[in-house]
Amino acid sequence: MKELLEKLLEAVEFGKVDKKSPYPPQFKDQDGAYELAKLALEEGIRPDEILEDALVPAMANVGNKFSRKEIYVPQMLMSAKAMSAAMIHLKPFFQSGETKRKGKFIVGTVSGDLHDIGKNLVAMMIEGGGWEVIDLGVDVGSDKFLKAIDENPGAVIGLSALLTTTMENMKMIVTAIKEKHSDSMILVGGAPVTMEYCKKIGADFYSPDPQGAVNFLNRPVAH
Ligand code: B1M
Repeated sequence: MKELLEKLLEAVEFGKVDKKSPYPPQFKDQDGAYELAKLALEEGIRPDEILEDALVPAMANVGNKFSRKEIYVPQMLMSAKAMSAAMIHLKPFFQSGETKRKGKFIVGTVSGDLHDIGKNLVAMMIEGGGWEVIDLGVDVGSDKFLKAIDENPGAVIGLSALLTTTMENMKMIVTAIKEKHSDSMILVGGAPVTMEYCKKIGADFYSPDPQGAVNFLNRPVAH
């Protein structure tokens, strides 16, 4: 079991998407993230274990290697592709929440930022937690968020940012939303974001991970 998770971790870290993928050459004809994630589920490994013990640490290794200039953007992109291939199998488990929706959640990665793996995980888990998710994608500016809020009054908003530079855009978007819809509930997250930053920019809640976001949305509220 541990060996399978290690293999999956390695496949994602080195960007081996699936068996037929020619990249990286040293993994030729071997199973990729797609096959290994499927196998892990068939072996009875829990989806959250696969995520926490293989996929997330693989992406952390990728980030560290990128910081040390041991790999470059194309390799990072292949790892992201491999992670997404594995997620194809995990997605249904995270999304199998109740069918009766608890409310609407509008989510997007802020303008200038193209990172969507974390945002997609948050979206999936929140959907699984019983909410209707309106995913605006990546590089989303305040106009698009405001339009979505107009179309879905009362929805909770989620903003993700992965770059220290785009955190500034997060601040602008929160300000624009609060100016027009002061009662909107805004949740923020992403690797460089902190609770302190959340408070500073006037957002309502920060979660370091998807589960915290789900717990926040599903918290009992006084009516
Ligand atoms: Co980029 N990148 N990247 N990248 N990338 C980082 C973020 C970086 C830390 C790598 C590094 O230097 N070590 C660094 C940022 C440095 C900084 O700003 N401090 C960086 C950089 C510099 C860049 C470029 C500028 C590189 C370049 O072009 N020179 C460029 C920017 C492009 C742009 O956005 N405009 C770039 C590009 C890319 C790729 C396109 C190649 C690819 C993204 C592909 C994709 O997303 N589809 C990529 C990747 C893969 C990464 C790393 C390696 C992995 C990110 C990831 O997916 N992590 C990343 C290094 C790292 O994070 N260790 C890195 C896994 C994911 C599950 O975690 O997204 O943190 P994360 O989400 C978590 C939590 O943060 C939280 O839940 C998730 C699950 O636990 N969360 C929320 C996220 N959003 C939330 C919202 C919430 C609540 C929780 O509520 C709403």
